[in-house]
Formats: sequence, structure tokens, C-alpha cells
Amino acid sequence: MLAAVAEDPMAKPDTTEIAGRIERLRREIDEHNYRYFVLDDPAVPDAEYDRLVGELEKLEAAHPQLVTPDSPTQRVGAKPAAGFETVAHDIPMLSLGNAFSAEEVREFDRRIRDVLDREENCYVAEPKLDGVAISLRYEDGRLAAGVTRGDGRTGEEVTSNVRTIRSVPLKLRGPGIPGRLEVRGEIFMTRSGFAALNRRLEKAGQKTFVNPRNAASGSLRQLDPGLTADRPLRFFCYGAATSDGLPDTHMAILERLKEMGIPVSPEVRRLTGVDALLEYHADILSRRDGLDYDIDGVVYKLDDLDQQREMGFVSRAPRWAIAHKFPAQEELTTLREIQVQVGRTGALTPVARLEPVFVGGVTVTNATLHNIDEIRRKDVREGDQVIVRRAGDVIPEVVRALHERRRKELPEWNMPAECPECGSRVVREADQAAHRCTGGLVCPAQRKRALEHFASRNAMDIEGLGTRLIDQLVQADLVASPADLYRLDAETLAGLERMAEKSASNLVAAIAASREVPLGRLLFALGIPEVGEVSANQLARHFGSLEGLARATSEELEAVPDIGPIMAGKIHAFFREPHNRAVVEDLQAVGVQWQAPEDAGGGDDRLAGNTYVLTGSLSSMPRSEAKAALEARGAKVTGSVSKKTTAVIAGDDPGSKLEKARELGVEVLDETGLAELLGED
Ligand code: 5U1
Repeated sequence: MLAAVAEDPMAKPDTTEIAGRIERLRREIDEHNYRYFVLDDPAVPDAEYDRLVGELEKLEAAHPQLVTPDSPTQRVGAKPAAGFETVAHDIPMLSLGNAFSAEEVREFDRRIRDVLDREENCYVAEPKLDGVAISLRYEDGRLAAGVTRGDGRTGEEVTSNVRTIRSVPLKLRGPGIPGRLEVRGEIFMTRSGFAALNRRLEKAGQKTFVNPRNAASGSLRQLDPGLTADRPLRFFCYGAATSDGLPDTHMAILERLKEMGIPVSPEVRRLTGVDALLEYHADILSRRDGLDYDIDGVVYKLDDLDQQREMGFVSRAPRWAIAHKFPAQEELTTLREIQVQVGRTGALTPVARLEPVFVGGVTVTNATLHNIDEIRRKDVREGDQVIVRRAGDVIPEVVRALHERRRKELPEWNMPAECPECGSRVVREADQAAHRCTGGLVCPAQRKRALEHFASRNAMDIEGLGTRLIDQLVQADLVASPADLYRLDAETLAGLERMAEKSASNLVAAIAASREVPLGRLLFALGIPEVGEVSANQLARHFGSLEGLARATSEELEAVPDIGPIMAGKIHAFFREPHNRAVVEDLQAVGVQWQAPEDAGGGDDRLAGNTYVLTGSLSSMPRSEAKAALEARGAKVTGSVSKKTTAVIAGDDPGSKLEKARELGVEVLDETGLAELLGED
């Protein structure tokens, strides 16, 4: 642990003492950078770090003769006078061969085993970051140059901008630093940093970036280093240009570079045999969406440098390394047509019908365009070439249109004036992004989506009643409202297309089983506008019965924790609508019965209005149980700490949330404090 040094920066005018203080501050700041960026183990909260930098800046401002170029305050320098210079790499930056399948990776491994005449190879596996490749030259341990990959032989000298990236050390650590060291790696922008940057640019009315890689590249190419300094760029190193003065395996080189203060991805592994490589690929792919940076695959490299030399190169790609690519998350295709889809509440969503394209591991034919404002903002038109993105389980979306590829003028697309499903009028309420169909449950599309929601897992949980079947049931006029589901018999169902007798009777049994349902689920299933699962449970706990809720005035509704005036108004209006009351009565008539929560009616609202955040592991109960117990007493439990948080409840090994609480002056409770809150002590 580092000792924080508390000295008054202005108290001692003696320059030797001030020089000493400056030196100690620089060492301490460098150490914090090392712990944060290389060890991923920060020793102090950001506020303390900022305080140290602030003190150093003040001292240096008062004593400019003591400023040195490698001081952590000297990251932002002057603009390069004539733009970026093109310079030749002393040692070319290589490119990598690609493998897109396990078979291609096995072939790569087989080739190496044949040449080296070995049974099994040792590799180093690393994530392949989707950023900007860079070469950093250190002379006598000081950062001397940063040059982009360019075409591999020449690149742009962007030293003044690279210096502003805090994870790039200006000075290397420790003894035994080679006189000249050239390290290679990737400059990238974290996804969270990218999202924050785009929010900031949008607010300022400036052009946003389409993805983190473009943002990293654009930020690194700013002519004003002050602007680059303002961008959340990071650096990970993946190797050195030569092994001069370094160990003789790739893994040991990376370890050595880390000791010198150069950040290396924490996901790097030394692995033996091709099966281990494929497992690594599968593991990183499964975690891809949870990482805070974009990667487009993993890289395998022979670990032993002698073996690397023996394998050599083909053209400019090493035969000892390969990139095993992930399915692309963005692809180019043609937008054939824009259609609208009508949702449960009547909201119209424009959907792009696409030339089928393989992206994110599946063939995509439809992608969302969100709403008319998005279509206008992106200027997307039928016939455009578009970039489609599909990441993880997220619905595919049209990222942008390639306007430069339009060969002729394409007409602007407009929302239809009438619902394409039922012909009712389409309206757009003031301040709302969405257009809506005014047909209500007359509209078959709204009816279908409402039934889908009713049957869904977190609502009535009717197994086997999916979209296709609901479409068929509504189309055949067998079901108009939720209660109709309970009137279906196996014989009728078996008459539907692609419905076997067995499946029909299973479905009837599943529908019947859903008759007994907790009140919260039923309230959620009804699809009351604005009422999600959490609010539905709050309402169930507070009122204890559907009748009580249906009778409640807006004021009574607003008295429920977390129900604001808008939601209260929507709930009130929902139960004043005769059609909705008829649906509820009809459900009762077909035997749907709800159970009130045990703690319902008058509820324990002792903690109403309070917001808590749980962090670390609790010894007395799992976090999920603590959350439920707090919510049962009317409290709100959230995942992030803000000034509005009432208290953070910290168990063992608390994460950054505890630091955030301390930074914001939010109260911190331990398990005893939690027990007191719950009234268990
Ligand atoms: N992680 C990683 N990315 N990447 C890119 N390692 C790595 N190595 C590369 C490249 C172009 O080339 C070396 C094999 C020289």
C-alpha cells in the first residue's frame, strides 16, 4: 500500500525541499498509474489521485524550472506544426493470417508440429483488440516516439497525442531497461468511455462516432493533443519489435514489459495443445459482450522465440501466429424496404427488411430502426447500403447508411398515416418518440402482442404458447382476449396447422396450470401501461387484491413507493376503461385465481423512499435475499451509487461501489447495520 503524503504545497519555500516533494509526488502518481493500468488494482480513489496531480501541478506552476518532460503533468504538449509526419518503421509492423473455423486453427497447429517435429506446441493466447495498432519507442526508458501502423512499413508519427494517454508510461520502471525498446500494441476506447464521449458530443451538437474503433482512431488523429487528452483512450501492449535485452519466450517478454510498467491484457494465457486454444476462443467469445472493449477475435502465438524463428514468415505474416476471428458484429447489406411493426401498446416501430446477411453469428433479415427521429437522424432510405450490427442477444440494428454509395436520389421514408394492421389512425403524442395506432384491442397486431405478453415467462408463464401459435389463434378468431385462452380445448387446438394431438393437450394443461397465479404476475400480465414487473409486485404488496387496486384513486396510487404521478394516472385510467374491467371479470369467470403476497395489505413501508446499494458478499444471507428483504419493506435497491443513494451496504470484498460511496459522502453500513434496517436486531 502506498502512504499518502500530506504536505502543504506552499509552506516550504526551500527549492531543494520542493524538488524533493515534486519527485515524491511524481513517483507516487506513477505508482498509482502502474497499479491502475497495469495491475488493475488501484490503491486510492480517483479523487485522491486527482488531489496528488493537482498538488504537483501547483508546485510545478510555481517552480517552472523544476518541470521535466516525463513529469505526469506533461502529457499535453504543443500541436505538431505541420500535421503528422509519415515515418518509416525500423522494423515493419506485421499483419496476421486469419482463421475463421476450428478446422483452420487445427491446420495451423498441424503445420507447426510438422515443421518443428513436435507432438504438442506451447502457445500464448491473447484477445485481439479492435483498436488502432501502434508502435511505441522508448529510448533510455523514456517515451521517444509513437507511430501508427499505417501500411506496416510507414506510419504517422503521433507522439504528442500518444503522450496524453495515461496508460502509456512516459518513463519505464525499474532497473535493466534496454537502451532502446520498441513495443507494439493497440490503442482503443472502452465501450463505456465511447458511450460517454458520444453523449457529450451529442449534447454539444457535434458529430458522434459510429463505434469505439472509429472513436479511438479519430481521437488519436486530432491535431490538438489537448483534444486527444480529453478522450478516454487506453493502451494494451501485445509484444516487442525485437527481443534485444528481453527474455526468450513471448510470455516472459509480456511479463517483463508489465514489470516495466507497460499494460498487457489480463486475459493473456499460456496454453499447451490446440484443444486448449479452442477452449480459450470459446470462453472469450462467451464473455465478449461483458468486456468493456471491442475485440474481433483472439490471437495465438508460439511461445518460444527460437521456434518462432524456425517457423519464419510468409510474405509479411508470421507462420508462428494466427488470428482466430469471431463472427463479425457489423456487416454491410442492402435495405430493401422499411415496414412498421405494431407493438402491444400500439407503438409503431419501423423495421428494416434487409438482403440476408451473416452477422454476429446468425443470418439477419430484419433490423430495428427504432423510430422516425432515428431514421431522419441517420438519413436511412429504402434502397440504401447500410451497416447492420448484431452484438450478443441485442436486437440487430441499422447503424448507418452509406450515403456516398447512393447511385440515385432515394425518396425519404415516412410513417404511415393509418395502421397497416387495422387501418386505424396513427398519432404521435407531443414529446413522444413513437407513433401509435389508435385501434386498441381492435387491432389484431396489438391483440397478438398483448396475448404474447400475457403468456410470457415473467407473466402467466404459459409454456408452449409462443408468437407463431398466438398469431394462428388470433388469425383463426379463436382467441380475442386473454380469458379466451382458458376456453380452448385440445380438439380445437389439434385442428391448427402443425399442431400434433400430444402438443395440443400439453398446451391445454399448461394454460390450465396458469390459472393459479401470484397477484404481482397477473398485474404484470395485464399489460397496464408503464407497469413493469417491479411496480406490479409493489402494487400487489401494497393493495393485496385486484379489487383494491382497481378502486384506488390516483392519490392512493401515488402513495405506493416508486409509483409516480404518470404511472398512477395510467393505472387509474386503465381500470376506468370498461373494456379492461371486462377483461378482468372475464378472467375471473374462467377461473383465474390470484394469491396476494404474504406481506401484502398495508405493507411494511418502513423503508419507503430510501434507496440502497449492495456490494461485496454478505455472510448472513445471499445478496438477492437482502435485496428482497429491503424491497419488502418498501426500499428501492439499485446497482449504482449516486448522491441520491441513502446508504451502501458493504459485505466482504466490496467493489468500487464502496469507494464511490466514500467519494460522494454516502453513508456506508455493514451487516449489523443491515440487520438493524431490517428490524432483525
Ligand atoms: N493481441 C494481439 N493482437 N495482435 C495483432 N497480438 C497481436 N500480434 C500481432 C498483431 C498484428 O502481430 C504479431 C504476431 C507480430
